[in-house]
Amino acid sequence: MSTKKELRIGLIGTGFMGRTHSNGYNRVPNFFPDLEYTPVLKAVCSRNATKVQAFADQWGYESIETDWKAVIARDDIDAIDICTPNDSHAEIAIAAAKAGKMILCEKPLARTVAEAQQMVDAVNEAGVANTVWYNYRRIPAVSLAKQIIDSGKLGKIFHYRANFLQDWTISADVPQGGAGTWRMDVEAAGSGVTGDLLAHCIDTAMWLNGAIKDVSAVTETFVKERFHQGTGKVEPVGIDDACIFHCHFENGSLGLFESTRYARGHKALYTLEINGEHASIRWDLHDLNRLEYFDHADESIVRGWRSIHVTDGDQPYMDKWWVPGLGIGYEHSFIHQVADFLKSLETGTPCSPNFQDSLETQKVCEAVLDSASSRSWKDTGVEEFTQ
Ligand code: SOE
Repeated sequence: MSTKKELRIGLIGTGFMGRTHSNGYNRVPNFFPDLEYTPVLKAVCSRNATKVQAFADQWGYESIETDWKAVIARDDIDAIDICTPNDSHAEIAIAAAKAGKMILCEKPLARTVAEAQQMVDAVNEAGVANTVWYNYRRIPAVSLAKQIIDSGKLGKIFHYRANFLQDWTISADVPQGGAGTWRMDVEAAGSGVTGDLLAHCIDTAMWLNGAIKDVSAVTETFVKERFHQGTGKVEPVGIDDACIFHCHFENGSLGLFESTRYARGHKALYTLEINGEHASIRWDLHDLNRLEYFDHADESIVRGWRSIHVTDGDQPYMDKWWVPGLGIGYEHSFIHQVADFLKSLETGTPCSPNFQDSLETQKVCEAVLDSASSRSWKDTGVEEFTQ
């Protein structure tokens, strides 16, 4: 008989993210055995009963629902995990908070700052634990970058550079709307690459390098009309296919960000580089166990970029996995987020990024889109970002 406290999960949405989160819940007890809490997969919800039952069987959920309101109404569920398209995040989260449920919400928090603000107000009023799945922070090499920066090794930061490149929407035959392609539909997604991909880059950037003060952006929609799976007609495309922006950080450094779904050959290339007075860091999602580090203090004859294989037990999260030298993958970032959320329940401290932190990211995204449409610099309104 387990002496663990249970965190009873109700998962809403069974797409790609539903799978990454479910895998996280299932793997945590094996690899983080010291946590006080353990996840229990109580219910999963999606509109199609046959499909949701198959998902429940595959991932080990005890029961199914076909209406998200029924999940929120259940007394045997403590936490709602929102994995639906962005247009339903606010409605579900606000209802869940009112019902006193904890909330784990997929990124981006919402489509707009206005929606995100309402969600923040709802969780604050209810006093419920909350987090947003900006998972890349929890890749050990990225967490190590945070440790190195916070230790002061880089000195004054001058530059922050990030890219998130994909190529899956180049064909004009890719539809908008509906399962799988809702990210192409501005109503469902809120925006294109800005909310979907740059939001990741912005979250990591502000976590590593502090608040982004103002932005100047350009966006492009390369394919102007696409078949809409919801209306059955060819409709104008409202999302940004590509976005480039530069910015000032609060600490005086300059930022340069690029994201596109039209970079032929790149499937999910997230890279970041930070240049400081004494040292620089760079990281690449395609080689996620490595952190590259250049330290000007090294003796000149051996000075150069080091490639740190982040697999040692004294590096972030790695004491939980195999033995030094053996790498882990993308899915582990979600397992780490589940573990950190459970730990936060033990300690009573928020699991960052929480809704408030992700509202700040939303403000930057909105300023980026406003800047591009008005062809002018925009203040983000982000005062500080520490979590
Ligand atoms: C889009 O293709 C996507 O799946 C994003 O929605 C995820 O957040 C990103 O991590 C990978 O790409």
